[in-house]
Amino acid sequence: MTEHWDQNALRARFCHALSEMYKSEVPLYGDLMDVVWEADAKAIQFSQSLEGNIIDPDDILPSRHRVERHGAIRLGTPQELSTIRRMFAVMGMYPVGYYDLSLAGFPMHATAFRPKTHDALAEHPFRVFTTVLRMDLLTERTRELAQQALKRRNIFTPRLLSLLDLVDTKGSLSSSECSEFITNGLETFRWHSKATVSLDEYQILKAEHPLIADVVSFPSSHINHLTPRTIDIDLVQKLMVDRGMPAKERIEETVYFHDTSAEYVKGSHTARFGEVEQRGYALTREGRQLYDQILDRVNAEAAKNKIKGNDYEKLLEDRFKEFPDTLQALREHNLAYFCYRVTRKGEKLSEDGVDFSKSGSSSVPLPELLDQGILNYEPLTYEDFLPLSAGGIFNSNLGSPSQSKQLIMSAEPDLDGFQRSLGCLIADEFHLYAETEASSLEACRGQLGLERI
Ligand code: OOG
Ligand code: NI
Repeated sequence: MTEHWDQNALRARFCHALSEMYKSEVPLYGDLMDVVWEADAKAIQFSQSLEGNIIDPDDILPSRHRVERHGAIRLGTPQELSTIRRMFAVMGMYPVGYYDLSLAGFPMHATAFRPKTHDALAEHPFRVFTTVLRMDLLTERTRELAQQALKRRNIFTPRLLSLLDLVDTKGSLSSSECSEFITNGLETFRWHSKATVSLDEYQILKAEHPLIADVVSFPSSHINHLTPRTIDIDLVQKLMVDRGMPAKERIEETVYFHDTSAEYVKGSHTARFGEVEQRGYALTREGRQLYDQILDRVNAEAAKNKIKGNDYEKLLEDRFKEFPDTLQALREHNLAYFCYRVTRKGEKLSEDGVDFSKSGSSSVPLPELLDQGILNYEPLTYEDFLPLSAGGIFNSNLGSPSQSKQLIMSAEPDLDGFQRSLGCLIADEFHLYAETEASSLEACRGQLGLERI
C-alpha cells in the first residue's frame, strides 16, 4: 500500500524538528524565540489599542509568523547540491533566485529553496538559503585541500538516499517513510564537533577565506542559522537590550581536529550567529531598481563623508522619503506586487447582476473596479533574500577577508554552472510574484463574470 504524502505537512514537521534540534545545539536561539514572541504579542496589543486595528492577531498567531523560519546552509560540491535539491523537493521546496556572492568577495554562489505558490507559502513558508563553494575561485592549493576533504564526507545518510530513490521510482512515501525522512534529513544539518581535517589544514583553508573552512572542514552541512520572523524588529532589538541579552557577534564552538597520531586536538570555530527578520513587500523590478539606486546613493554619500551610526540611519530615512510608502502609490507606480480580491460590496453587486462598466461592456479597467470599491488589494510579502543583505551578513559574520578578495570580486556570475550542478533550472522570483498577482486578478475576473479586467 502506498499513499501520496502531504508536502506542506512534511515541510512544517521538518522545520519544527530542525528548530528543536537547533535549540538544543544553540540555547541562545531559544532565548531569542522568547523575545520574538514577546515583541509580537506587544506589537499586536499596541495595534489593537489604536483606531483601525492594523494587525489582526488571527492573521499572525498561531499561523505563519509563529512557525516561520529561514535557514542557511553552505555546501561544497555539485553532488551535494543536486542531492539537496532532491531532498527539498520532497518537502515542496524549489530553487528560486540566483545570488552571486562573488560581488561581495566570497567564492560562492547561492539559491533559496522555498515553496513557490501563494497557497503553499501560506501553509508553511520554510525557506533555506543554500550557498555552494565555487572551486574555480579558489587558489590551487586550497582547491586541492578542499576537494580532498569534501571527497571524504557524505552529508546524507544511506537511508535518506534510498528514500530519495524511492520517491523517484515509486512517486510516493508512506507515513512511516515520511517520519524516517525527517530523522534522517536532520542528520545532514546537525552540528558535529569533530572536524574532518587537521588543525593545519583548517588554518590554511581559513587563511584563504573563513567561509571555505566552514564549508569544508566538517562531516555535515550544519545549519548556520535559523531565523524567526517578527512583526516589529525594532521592538525585538529594544527588548534584547532591556533584558541585557548579549549582542554576540558570533557563536563560538569547540572543535576537535585530528592530528597525525590519530588523536584529536581541541580548537574552536566561529561561524554561526543569531538573526531575526522582519519582512516587507515584494517589489517589482522597477521597485527594486529604485530601492537599489537610493541605497547606492546613500552608501556613496556615507562613504565619502564618513557618516556612520545614528547619522547613517538619519541619512537613510531622509533619502528614502523619495520611495513611495503608501500602498496606493506603490501600486500606481508599479513598484510592488499585489493580490486582488472581490470586496463584499463587489460580491453583492455581482449577485444582483449590476453592470460594473455602466456601458454594457464586459471589460472594465482595474482602476475603475478599485475606485468603485468592487475590488481591493493587499501587498504580496517578499519571500526571498536580499543579495546585499546576504553579502553584508557574510561580512559582519566572519573576520577580514584575504588578498584573494579582489580577484573574486572581479569574477563573473555562473548561473549556468549552478544550474548544471543543481540538475534543474532556477525559478525567477519576479516571475513568481507576477504570476501570483495575475492569478488573483484572473480569479476576480471569473467571480465577477467579466470578460476582461
Ligand atoms: C547565508 C546568508 C544569507 C540572509 O538572511 O540574508 C541569509 C549564510 O550566512 O550562509 O541567511
Ligand atoms: Ni539569514
